[in-house]
Amino acid sequence: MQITDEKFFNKRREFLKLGAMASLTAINAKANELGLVQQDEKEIFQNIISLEANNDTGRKITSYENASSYVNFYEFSTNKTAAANQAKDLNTDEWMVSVDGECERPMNLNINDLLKFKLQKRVYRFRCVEAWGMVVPWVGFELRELIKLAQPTSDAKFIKFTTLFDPNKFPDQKSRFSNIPYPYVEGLRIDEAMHPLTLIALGMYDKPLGGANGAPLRLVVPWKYGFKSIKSIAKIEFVKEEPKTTWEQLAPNEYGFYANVNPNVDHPRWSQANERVLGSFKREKTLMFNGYDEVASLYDGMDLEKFF
Ligand SMILES: Nc1nc2c(c(=O)[nH]1)N[C@H]1C(S)=C(S)[C@@H](COP(=O)(O)O)O[C@H]1N2
Ligand SMILES: [Mo]
Repeated sequence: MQITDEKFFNKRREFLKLGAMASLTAINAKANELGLVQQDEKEIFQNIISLEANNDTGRKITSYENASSYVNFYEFSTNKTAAANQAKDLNTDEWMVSVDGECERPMNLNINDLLKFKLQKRVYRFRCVEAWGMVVPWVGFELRELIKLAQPTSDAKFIKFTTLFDPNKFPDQKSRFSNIPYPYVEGLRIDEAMHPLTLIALGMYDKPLGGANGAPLRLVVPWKYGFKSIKSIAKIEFVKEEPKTTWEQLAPNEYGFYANVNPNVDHPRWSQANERVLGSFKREKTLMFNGYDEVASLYDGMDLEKFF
């Protein structure tokens, strides 16, 4: 892809706008204090845009249009198009994410801090439990980088993620007839969280995440059903016990904690053997672990029909 200088600088400016309030020296001081590698601002985006992300998914990349207009974001609506439209204007200025719990180094990070992590482009398959799939070029960093920085104690067996609770930003959080209990909660076992495939995404399609896709930061776990990939995260906690996730609370017989993509275990109400690919009329076979076989050893000795 050819990128003109002008495009590059517009994108960079757009991306940096995300957390433009702190002064550069303040950011640098904070980054040093946290031990994050100081990057040249220009390089942050140069690296991302010029990086050739290889698409080894065996499928075409979904159009940005499809990936950003057909979304699940219950804090706005259960209607995918309506949710996308309403979430577009989500204001994420001054967003903070706390990292704490069973760790040596609790922190509060703003977007500028997050931008100091080593950003990468990753083209991943994405498979929603509702039997549709897509292929998305994410921009993000490996969650394990953040974990290493926070230094979890030996008591930290799981990580719990929580979406921001702010009824002024998320209309369904103030509804008397909420779609689901809030805030949205997800979790991973520490070894799943440490797997190099597990990303914290800050962007997609070379742009910062839009509200519809979980701005300003979300989890992406490509071998698990989409509901594990929690959006608009405000809290990351190291915990001793397996956290009760939102969907498990709602329907424990339908949505388990692990939620690994598994064509051999049907949802009680539909088959998981294949999936509709966004932007196409074709159905494709669903693959074990969504095609990410390298994670199989994380589940050695576990009955994946029981731990679904
Ligand atoms: N906070 C929050 N995170 C969420 C959801 C949600 O409703 N709220 N939906 C989940 C589901 S079911 C899916 S399939 C993915 C969808 O991500 P996308 O809309 O970016 O495709 O987000 C997940 N993360
Ligand atoms: Mo989903």
